[in-house]
Amino acid sequence: MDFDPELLDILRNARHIAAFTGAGVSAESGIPTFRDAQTGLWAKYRAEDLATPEAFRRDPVTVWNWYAWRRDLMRAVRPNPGHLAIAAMERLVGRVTVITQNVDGLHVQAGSSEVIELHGNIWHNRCTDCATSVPESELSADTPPVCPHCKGKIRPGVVWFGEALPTQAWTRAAEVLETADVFFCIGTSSLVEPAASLPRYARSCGRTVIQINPELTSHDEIAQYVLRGKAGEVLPALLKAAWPQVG
Ligand code: BJW
Ligand code: ZN
Repeated sequence: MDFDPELLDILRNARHIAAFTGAGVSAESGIPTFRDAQTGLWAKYRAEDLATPEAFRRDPVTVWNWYAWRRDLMRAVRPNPGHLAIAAMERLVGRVTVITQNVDGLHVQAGSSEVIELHGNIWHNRCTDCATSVPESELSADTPPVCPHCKGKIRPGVVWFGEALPTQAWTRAAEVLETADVFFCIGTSSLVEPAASLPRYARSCGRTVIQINPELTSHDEIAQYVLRGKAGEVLPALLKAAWPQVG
């Protein structure tokens, strides 16, 4: 893989890198992305029809079972070379902040130390009525589980359509954009707001924006560098090209 020598210089000189990631980064671990066809039993559902508070109110059993199915899938997967390359960049650059839309926890598993989860975490649970957090090991056997305090329905700790992003995560992401030298945009269709606005904001703050995706997205026109390919292939090759003396 050939890279622009200017891009390699920019990476070598960077002191703080932001990596904004989406479902494409976890695709090579075996987690289906949202807007590719889902497989098996769930092929007839779209994320937009299940990941909403209205869907949970209308049909909590189906929504909970969808998340239970995804948790089973995610339990079995491991970080891939894309996650690992992002984590490895910390040792080369000094500071890498991951701003992820993913709820699977794979960036933390890969060893990234600074991870902002914009859309929550699928392993967290909280009561829809009293907001108490309940560890997975203490969930009741009901579908969906019920709150040990108020008997309300337990939901996954993720951000559904129509819900605000966690304030602290959003504020931290905005702060990172003010200080990072480089902003990677990796494996996201850039369709879901407000997260999809971050690359444009990063560019307007004067950051170098680098897009990695096998497909064209609306962020191609914002990015100064577009690297067409899979995250798990492009990122390790990019690291090797920028820091040939390492690994
Ligand atoms: C690879 C690859 C490989 C493949 N390597 N790449 C206009 C403006 C503002 C808001 C809106 C608006 N219009 C509508 C809205 C509202 C809505 C929205 O954006 N809807 C759009 C569908 C139009 N947004 C919201 O509702 C948000 N909240 C909000 O706006 O609140 C307002 C508010 C304020 C104050 C009070 C109250 C309310 C919330 C959005 C929450 C999104 N949640 C989900 C589900 C999370 C839980 C779960 O997992 O179930 O988050 S939806 C789903 O989409 C998930 C993802 O994080 C998110 C983004 O998807 P992503 O990561 O981009 O995945 P894909 O599948 O779309 O793309 C994969 C990409 O990877 C593709 O490009 C592939 O090519 C690529 N790829 N293999 C690299 N190997
Ligand atoms: Zn409760």
